[in-house]
Amino acid sequence: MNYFIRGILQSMGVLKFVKLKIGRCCPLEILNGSTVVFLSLMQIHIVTAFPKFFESPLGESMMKRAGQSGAVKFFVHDLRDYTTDKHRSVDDYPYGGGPGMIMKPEPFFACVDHLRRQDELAGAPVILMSPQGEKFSQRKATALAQEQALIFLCGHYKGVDERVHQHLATEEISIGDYVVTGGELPALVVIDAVVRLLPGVLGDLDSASGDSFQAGLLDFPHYTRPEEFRGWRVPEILLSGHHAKIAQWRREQAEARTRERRQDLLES
Ligand code: 4H7
Repeated sequence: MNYFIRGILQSMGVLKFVKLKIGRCCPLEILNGSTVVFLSLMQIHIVTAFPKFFESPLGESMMKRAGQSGAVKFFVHDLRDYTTDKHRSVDDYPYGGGPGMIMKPEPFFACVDHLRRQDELAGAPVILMSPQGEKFSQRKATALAQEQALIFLCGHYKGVDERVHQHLATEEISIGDYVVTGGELPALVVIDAVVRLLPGVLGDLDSASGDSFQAGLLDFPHYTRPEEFRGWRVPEILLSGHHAKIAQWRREQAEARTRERRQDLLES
């Protein structure tokens, strides 16, 4: 059996994208003095009629850093580039009548067919963000973070032709029981939750393994300076320097909050 690792190789200060054939031998031998920075480069493809929507969110903060570090690469695809009519239309009137426009199936299928021709995307989940989808969760984010690539479809207007739901999407995800104008914001929510779990994106200090939801609990309360603000004092225990007692207090707080506010988390 021949095994490959795909990743970024740091050699004499230079970062290179590599696909290394490791066969059955020890990767460390092949690396020959270089350091593997990331073994997991994830591709995230977004299919949308509003590509500009993603410029700022993907270009700021944690997502920008994740993109620059090479842990993930973002590709935003404009649905209009996959239309064939002279008006480049992505929507049309609903069969059966009624108000609003429906997104046409052809541009979504043409774009995904095109993407799927790339080896790395052949088996990638095609995720349609939709109010009818499976409810998104930290568990789902962890599962998606294991994939080599993800393809997100963003709907808009009144909705998306049912054939996209049934025959193109491999899964449908909802970020909660409410409706928003388009799938772009929900896709960004899912992408943020997934990307911060990828190795190398967060530093050790704010690592995702410490997230409250990762432990199935709500977070404990946090405080910073000043010690007293408008008469409200920081709990004495946090000023004590007694690490074991602080850890115990935080655990108790997290459990008490979860019991009071989200009993359902304890039952599942
Ligand atoms: C697919 C089908 C996701 C996508 C219909 C998407 C909420 C969520 C959308 C629609 C979304 C979620 C278009 C139906 C706008 C309603 C006013 C985009 N809304 N929409 N219509 N909960 N909207 O994750």
